[in-house]
Amino acid sequence: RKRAETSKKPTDPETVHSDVLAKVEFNSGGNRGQVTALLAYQGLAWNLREHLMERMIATQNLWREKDPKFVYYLSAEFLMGRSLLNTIQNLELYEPYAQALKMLGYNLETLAEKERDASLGNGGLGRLAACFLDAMATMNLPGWGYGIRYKYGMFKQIIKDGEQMEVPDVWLTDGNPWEVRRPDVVFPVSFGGKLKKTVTGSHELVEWIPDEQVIAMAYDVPIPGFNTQNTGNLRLWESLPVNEFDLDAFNKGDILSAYNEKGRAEAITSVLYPNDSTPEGKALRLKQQYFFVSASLQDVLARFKKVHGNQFDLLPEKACFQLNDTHPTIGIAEMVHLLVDKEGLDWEAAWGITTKVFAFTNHTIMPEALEKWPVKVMREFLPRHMEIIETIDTQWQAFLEEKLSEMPKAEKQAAIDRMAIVHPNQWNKEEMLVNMAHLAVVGSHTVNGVAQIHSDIIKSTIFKDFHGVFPLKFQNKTNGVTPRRWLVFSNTDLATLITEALGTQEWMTNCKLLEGLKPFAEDAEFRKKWSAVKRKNKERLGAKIRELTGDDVDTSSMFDIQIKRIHEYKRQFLNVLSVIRRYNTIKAMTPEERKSVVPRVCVIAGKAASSYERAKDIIRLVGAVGDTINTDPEVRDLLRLYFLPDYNVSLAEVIIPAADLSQHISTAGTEASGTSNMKFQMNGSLILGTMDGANIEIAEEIAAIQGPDAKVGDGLFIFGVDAKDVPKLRKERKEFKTDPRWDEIMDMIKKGTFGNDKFEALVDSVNDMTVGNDWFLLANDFATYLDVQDEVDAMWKNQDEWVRRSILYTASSGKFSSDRTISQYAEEIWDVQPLAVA
Ligand code: 26V
Repeated sequence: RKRAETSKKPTDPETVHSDVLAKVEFNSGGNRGQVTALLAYQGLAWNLREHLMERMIATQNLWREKDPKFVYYLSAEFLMGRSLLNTIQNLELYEPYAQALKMLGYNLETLAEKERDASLGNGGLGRLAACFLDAMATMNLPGWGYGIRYKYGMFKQIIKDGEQMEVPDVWLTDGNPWEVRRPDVVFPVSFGGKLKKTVTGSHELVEWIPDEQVIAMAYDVPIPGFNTQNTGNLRLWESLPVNEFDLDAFNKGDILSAYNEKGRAEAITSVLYPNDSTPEGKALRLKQQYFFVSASLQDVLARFKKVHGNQFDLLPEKACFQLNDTHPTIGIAEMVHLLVDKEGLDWEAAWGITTKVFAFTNHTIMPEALEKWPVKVMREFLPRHMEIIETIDTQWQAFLEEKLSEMPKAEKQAAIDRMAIVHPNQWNKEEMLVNMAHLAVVGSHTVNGVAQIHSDIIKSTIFKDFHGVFPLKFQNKTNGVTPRRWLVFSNTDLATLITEALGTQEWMTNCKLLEGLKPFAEDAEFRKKWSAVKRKNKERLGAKIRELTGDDVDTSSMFDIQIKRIHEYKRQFLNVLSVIRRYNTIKAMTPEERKSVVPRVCVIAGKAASSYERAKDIIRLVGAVGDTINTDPEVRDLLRLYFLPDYNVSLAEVIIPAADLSQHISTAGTEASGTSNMKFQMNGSLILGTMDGANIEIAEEIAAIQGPDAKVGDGLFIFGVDAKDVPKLRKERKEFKTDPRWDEIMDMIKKGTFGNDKFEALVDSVNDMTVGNDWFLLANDFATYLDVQDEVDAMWKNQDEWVRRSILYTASSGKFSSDRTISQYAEEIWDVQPLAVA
């Protein structure tokens, strides 16, 4: 591709080579005679950062000049992964940089491995935020991300004796060339203390006198767009002590408490919280949330005031804040606090502005993930905000009294109680809780789910009453993923083949053009090329498996993949049960019969929350079953099972392009959307899944491309109960007659067939109705899951048809580009328009 030449920085290989050497010397203190891979990576990154800054400044200058409406994506998580190749390719510098590196004796791909992932997120929600930033920059939309610069990101997973161990993610030790520290951008953030009230006439003035203060310092991470000069910004906040340390205590010889303030302040942004439900450390999490949201809102208001002074009624024309789940919801109270207490607006004006600038996305209906903060904790750390929330709640309930005045009294009161923002803990009526999702719905102009089924479910479950009151507030925005990272850069051979076939690379920013691949599915020559690319990607994953496990795998086997956080609702356990079944079947066969078995390499990867015992059991079971199968000489040529450690963005980039089959088998109604399903579809991996989350829309797109006669589900391997039947089936699970093959496998596990463990708690969680209830209905879906697995084998034997489908998957994946998602947010929620640097 030809690069738009507006940069002042030269990009010819010779200049890049000498500049990288200069960076090695002057930035990293290295020796230009001994450039190690790490130094070369750093020199390169420092060089690229200058390109990024140049473009970011040009973009920000234009935006400052034109003053368009901005979207601010508030998120506690941004799972960015690595930046080197993404930057080089977005800046269209691949060729000269690859050459420059050759002069240094390195290859770009090898150097790229030196970069540590920025793992500032748990999973789907954090990676979605990263894909959204990519799409916003690529589509020239004025917008920034705002989040937290965690010193330690998602823990590193180590498997020791089959068991998950968590090791801190020290990702910043070698420095981070992709961020720019901004000591000039700092805001105070306060906690605790008391309220002082002065009444003058009818007006009550509230002053918050906090007893703790920290400083939020900005770090800017430039976000390059693809095929555009525009470069967005992800602003991450670090917390610092107001005084580096307490000189007074130090002078008195009390050295330890002199460092106290520093330690307490820095603790706020020290570590990303894993998705677990332990109450421990909850207060710090609330402090984290308030910390980054307060700094972000202060920052936005400061910029707004520079241009518009105190004309705050203009704010809704200039700014929109998207709340990525409830984590930043305290921002609603903070906006009221800033407008009323700091800017002197009256309540009605402040509340009117607030509800016009916030929009809320829900990402899960798992009850344990819906945030509810004890009033006691909230009052201790944020007394003014607690009071603001109580006022919002009072007015909200008064509004409901009016709105529901036609209802019989008792019914009305029950509805109001169900919609209250502050309500008693259902398990302990003494304790009052702030329901953050309710606050988010009341304080936002729009609420959206992340796939059609999920958006429908929230309207009839967790937000049913709210939907009755505000039917128009609720929208759907089906998730999407960036085709740049997940196809163009991580599967370059496939991207090249697609471009060759379509005769243009325009599909990279207009994914609907992938539909043009449809006729190629019928072209035997093309199918051959398509399979060759897949095979090469499988070789690359094979090498990774060897590196991680020491084993060689046959890359002509079917690669069957399930990668995602380990959770009971995602049902990795069900996957293992079918692998055990396959093992039993092969063991029972004669050597002659075994010749007809389709060889499979099954891969499972993902992290378990550190306190989630059942999830950790599943990891141990995968390891133990894998050990048995992979060392069994009768079976190992036909079946393998591997648990790959430390699943992260970079590992996903190797795994996804190599998948023949991928599994998305959550109990219907539990997975809000899923986003890896979209990545697998783009990369031509066939999907085995339930009718859940975005699987449904993926199935619709795959049906549509096959023509008017195809039904939803054709071309995929779909199984399992219907979402609408789940509540009833849960009630009847006690009476459910389990399949004999299920009973046999459960007996095997309980007997200790796999490793020296009987996995009692795990087995009980799906069998003993007094313990676990099989809440996710593994037993109900077991038989149809095995049936559909047989269909997979049968289809694999017809490689022509398999590859044909693979091509149709990619061809129909255009809808799931994050560009589509973001343009819907921009038009239907944010009302922001593109503004491109010429
Ligand atoms: C889950 C859990 C599970 C139990 C313990 C506490 C806890 C806390 C948080 C979460 C998940 C947070 C929300 C989340 O990551 N949702 C995911 O969002 C993706 C992007 O929209 C979506 O594709 C996934 O289906 C959804 O699970």
